[in-house]
Amino acid sequence: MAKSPASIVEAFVVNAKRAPEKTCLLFEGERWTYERLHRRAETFAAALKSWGLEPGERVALFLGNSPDLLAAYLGTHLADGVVVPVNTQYRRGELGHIFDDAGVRLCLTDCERRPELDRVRGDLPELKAVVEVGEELDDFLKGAGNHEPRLPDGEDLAVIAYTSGTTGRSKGAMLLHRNLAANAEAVCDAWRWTADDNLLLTLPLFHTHGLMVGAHGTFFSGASAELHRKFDAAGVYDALLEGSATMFFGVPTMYVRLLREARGRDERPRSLRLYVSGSAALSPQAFEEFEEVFGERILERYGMTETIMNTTNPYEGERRPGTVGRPFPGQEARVVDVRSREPLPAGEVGEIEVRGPHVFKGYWKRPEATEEVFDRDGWFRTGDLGSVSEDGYYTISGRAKELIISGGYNVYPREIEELLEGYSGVSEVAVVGLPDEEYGERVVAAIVRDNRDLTEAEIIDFCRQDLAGYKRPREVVFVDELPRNALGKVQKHLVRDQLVDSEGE
Ligand code: MCA
Ligand code: AMP
Repeated sequence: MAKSPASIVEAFVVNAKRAPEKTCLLFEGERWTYERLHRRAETFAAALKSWGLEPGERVALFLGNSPDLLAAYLGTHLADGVVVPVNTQYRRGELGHIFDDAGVRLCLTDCERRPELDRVRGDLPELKAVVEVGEELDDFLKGAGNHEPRLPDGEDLAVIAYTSGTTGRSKGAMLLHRNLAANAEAVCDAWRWTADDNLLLTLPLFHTHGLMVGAHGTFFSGASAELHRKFDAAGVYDALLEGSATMFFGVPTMYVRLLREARGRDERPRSLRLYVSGSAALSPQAFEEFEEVFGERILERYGMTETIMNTTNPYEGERRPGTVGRPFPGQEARVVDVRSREPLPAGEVGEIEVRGPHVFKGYWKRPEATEEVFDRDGWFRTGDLGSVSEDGYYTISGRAKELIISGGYNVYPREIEELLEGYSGVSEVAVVGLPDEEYGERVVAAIVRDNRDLTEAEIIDFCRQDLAGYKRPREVVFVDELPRNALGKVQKHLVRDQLVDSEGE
């Protein structure tokens, strides 16, 4: 058997040499063959080297979905650089923190995002260049000298992916090339992903789901992807009717919207080889309704930024709604008692832990935080609560970490609470997630104010300045006090219950 590639870019280059004329990406009617994307990636790598990027230095990608983003991603790896993907919804505060923490040297952006980056640029002395796609990128590429691209070593750092934490600012998860390659291999194996596949890819490329499952799997298997700038239910429905996709990956909100779209349409899409859902819990109702309307059983899987993909329902065999299946090939999972850290028998709820070649190296510049998430013998603590059935299917039933997932995006309440605590007129604040039909959960802030004139609109507007849109509270409820326990800690579950009750009234 051939040796497994040590990196995604190595798998990509092998496939590009094997089938240069094959379509790699279809984007807005334009075809990008493997050879074309390879050439663009090599030019980007040479331009980075000529510009002066040193091995291990960080390049941020802060732009919308496009072939240029993927060429820069592969090119940074060919230049021994480390990629920092950045959520395109991030505002000044979030950008400042990530760019500063990662010590980003060069950023590729687009005209839509640049103004937000310009708001913090003056505070980022390490950021030496910002290149905008279009003319600026063309000029940058013209500067490419003669540099031999080098395939990275599996042990080299490939990506720093920022993920929020329960306390403090977001942390950079360090993923090595071998983590990414091992994960892609496991996913391709489990889902029977081959060069004959064509993925309809509308997920954002700055997060694990779109980049490390969608794009990596495509490059690894030598397949094609029809890349969209963003998800839009009508456009995806049309593509499913007319296109040649064999697979679609989405977050549950996308499936809820596709079901809504189907209600207004007479025609049903032809059958695909595979629909996958992840990043948040897919409700059994959505699973069943999708099967009724589209005639397909969605395959649900479970992942995390730190570990990419952890468990999956089977490709062949029973896809059990409400569960996230079993560990991917070559990986392990278990459920442990939260206090004793001892493994629990089937059916009992504890913290899910995972172990294997997909697990990240640790948090960038945060050895204590890294130490906290690793249990004995290399088991990674996911912070998710769940159980495993007698026949090995995992169910996620809650979270040991405080986290709201809205439309597949993670929101850590502490970040919003800290921002609001600093706002004049706010005396106390608790941010919680309430159930939401479309987004799964929505962000709501309960506030005790010491200024009666403070309004909901003012608070929401304030958040708009510094936070990505999906983190901004959808509602603000003013309360007289927050429920606290004997130690004075706010009891979030009681806040949530009160808000749910008052909604029902
Ligand atoms: C956008 N908005 C949202 C969300 N997305 N609000 C709450 N929750 C959201 N998820 C807000 C915007 O800020 C904006 O507000 C307004 O909605 C419209 O923006 P638009 O861009 O049109 O958004 P949309 O079409 O509503 O977006 C919904 C979406 C998107 C397509 C479902 O949220 C999305 O692409 N989600 C996928 C996230 C993802 O890839 N997660 C994977 C993470 P305003 O106008 O007021 O500013 S990786 C992960 O979790 C692990 C590893 C895993 O297992 O995969
Ligand atoms: P992130 O930090 O963005 O990587 O998000 C990872 C978190 O998303 C996990 O720890 C889970 O809480 C959640 N998640 C991912 N996939 C699923 C799923 N299929 N069902 C429920 N939660 C999920």
